[in-house]
Amino acid sequence: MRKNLAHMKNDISNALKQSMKNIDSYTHVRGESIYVDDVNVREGTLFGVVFDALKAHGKIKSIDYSNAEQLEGVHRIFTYKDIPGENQIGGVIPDEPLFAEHDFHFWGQPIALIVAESEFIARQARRLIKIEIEELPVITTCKEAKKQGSFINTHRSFNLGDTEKAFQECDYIFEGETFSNGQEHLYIETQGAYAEPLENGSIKITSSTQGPTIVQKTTAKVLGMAMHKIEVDVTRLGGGFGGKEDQATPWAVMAALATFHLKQSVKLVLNRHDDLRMTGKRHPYESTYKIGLTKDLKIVAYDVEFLQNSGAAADLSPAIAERTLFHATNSYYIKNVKTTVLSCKTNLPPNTAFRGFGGPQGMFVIESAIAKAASEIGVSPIKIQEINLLQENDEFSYGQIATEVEAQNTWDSAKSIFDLENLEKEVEAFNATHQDFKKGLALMPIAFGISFTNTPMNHARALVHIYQDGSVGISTAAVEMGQGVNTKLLQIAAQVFSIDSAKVKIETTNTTRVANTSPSAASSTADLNGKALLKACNALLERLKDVASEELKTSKDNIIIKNESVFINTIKSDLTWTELISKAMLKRIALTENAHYATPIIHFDKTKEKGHPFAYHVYGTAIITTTIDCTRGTYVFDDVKIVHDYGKSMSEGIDLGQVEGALVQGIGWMTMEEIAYNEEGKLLSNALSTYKIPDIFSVPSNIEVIPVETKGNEMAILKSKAVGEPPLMYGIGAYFALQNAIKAFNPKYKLKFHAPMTPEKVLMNLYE
Ligand code: LUZ
Ligand code: MOS
Repeated sequence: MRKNLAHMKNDISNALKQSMKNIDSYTHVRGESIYVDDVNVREGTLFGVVFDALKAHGKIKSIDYSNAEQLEGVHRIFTYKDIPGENQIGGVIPDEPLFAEHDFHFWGQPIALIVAESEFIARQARRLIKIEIEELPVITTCKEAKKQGSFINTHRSFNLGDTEKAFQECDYIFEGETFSNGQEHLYIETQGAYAEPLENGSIKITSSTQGPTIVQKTTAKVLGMAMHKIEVDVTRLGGGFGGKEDQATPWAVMAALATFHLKQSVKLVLNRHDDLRMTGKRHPYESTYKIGLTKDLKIVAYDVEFLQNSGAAADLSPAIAERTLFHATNSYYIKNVKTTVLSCKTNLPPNTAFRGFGGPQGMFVIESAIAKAASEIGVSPIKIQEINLLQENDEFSYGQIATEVEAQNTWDSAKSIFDLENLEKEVEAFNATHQDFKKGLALMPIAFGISFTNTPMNHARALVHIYQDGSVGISTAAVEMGQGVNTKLLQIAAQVFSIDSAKVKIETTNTTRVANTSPSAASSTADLNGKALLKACNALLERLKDVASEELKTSKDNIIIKNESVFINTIKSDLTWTELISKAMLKRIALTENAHYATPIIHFDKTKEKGHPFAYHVYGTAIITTTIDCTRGTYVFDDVKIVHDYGKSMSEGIDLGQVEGALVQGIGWMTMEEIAYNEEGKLLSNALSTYKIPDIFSVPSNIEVIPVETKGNEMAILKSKAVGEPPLMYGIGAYFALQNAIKAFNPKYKLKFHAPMTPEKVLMNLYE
């Protein structure tokens, strides 16, 4: 082992994999990383504050801005009347105005932008605006929306086999309802943008967005300008989690609108209260299911209807609804499946992308159905889970045939590596000897499809410059949001060129350098941009080998560039990387390359709801143990033990960080984060005092992640599988572990499927 490592040290690629730290860690810990609010603003920069609706639904009868406009330091207030292009920011469906015109549909909907010399003045001015409205009835729940026929679009349905017929042949049939609540992204950096006027009416926007092109395109549309006049630049985000895929856009457009009119720089950064109130969240789902099993616990029929609380406008809801259907059977094979999703239009802020993108909501329902069936039949849910795991060549409801399936492998590995039998015995023994504390255990297998479900979005580009001193600059469409994608990109270039990572720089994400980008989302950023980068670097490498072959007067086949030197086969020549680059310059060889990558194979036919939408799936199995305090209803997660399918991780530290972070975020969604709107559609959980996210004390005491050995998938970058979203769904197991602990204390407890399972609910259930 030791020998092996020493040997690896000579090889840059292995050294990178073993030791590469996140390249942002140095500036992060020193507070030197630059976010939108840290950008050095130009002299004369003005500041914006958004004036929004403080009721959830109504008609605007009149607005009097005069007192606000007269406040000293206020430059101008912009409304829909100031929009030179279209007052429309809806991406999937054009149903969302930038500024409300005559009516408004959610609490927090933007009506105007106040621009002043300081944010403080703009905030004061906001209080001076007088608005007269006529209130209209408010819908906050899916059930109510469904009753009133209030939908975003037409329903979608994926079907496999003959569900009706299959139910007739089942030995057991169970039905039930589930609810999973929304989730606040709580990115550390709130939404924001900074717009600057350039020459000839062009505008540069520094935006905290996952989708620079979405910002560029939408700004151009609203301002009635060509896209080439709008430049969007992103250094990094202080977290996105999906919340900045679509919803970073309005603030950038507003700042640009003000810059357009005032010809001055304008900064608009939401404070936390405004951000919480005005932005959408993970979609709450209300679902009903019917599950049918045979005597030997095989699930043979599953019928589920998902009601998605989309909020007041489409945003990404239709795409998110679609992913719910894709993941409705999680990592199980069910022969006969009927899944339907209804995107319900309500008077909540438009709900949006959130890590998992509808997938977790779908998986919660099947896990609930299994738990219910197990409890009614009187067997362990683990048994039902195990019997129904997806196998090689099984068909998903959407027609894709499952290949390179790791469901059984990760499940079996988790059971044996962590000695499940013994863990179960420990829980039993603990519960037999403790009255005031009870333990519960649950398993959570996952299967998550990798690719944008909207096939045309699966492409990316990379632009690589080798500068004449041998240093390298890289631009791609990837947005760094803490997930470590820049580190992975840097590794790719350093590995292909076999140069020191210090020679490589990852540039900001900028629409003038890399255009027409898909957002950094769907866990696919490293795959798509990494593959494009790999192509560009390899093209450059080929060219450099030509140069070396000429210089060293040997066939190109003999040339190897390694550790910053040129080798003729195994013999090191005198030609170094830096000299090779100088020679290439003198020979007038292009040291810049631009490459495009589009995921092959994938396709999907929406008229049939069948196809092969995913490049591959990510698998894994988690074992979660919890201890509840039966006097207080509080709990800790003692242990989370995971066998995860990384493929062949190219960056072990970063991938582990993603698994841990996602797991904790998933546990938060399932057990403590409780979004609350009142009946009038007002957000009650509007601060960190009323919205509890996992802190360091609620992180599981012990998280162990073991990579499952696989050969890795060619569609993944360097066989290193996507890791951003899949592990969030391990958190679903936390819900079921809690229920098992409650049941150990209170045998009369009837299972409930209403997430999150907060300490308050645990307490009520303990004494039900
Ligand atoms: N965003 C998107 C996503 O636009 N399409 C997707 O399929 C997706 N999946 C996961 C997360 N974000
Ligand atoms: Mo997404 S939920 O922005 O990957």
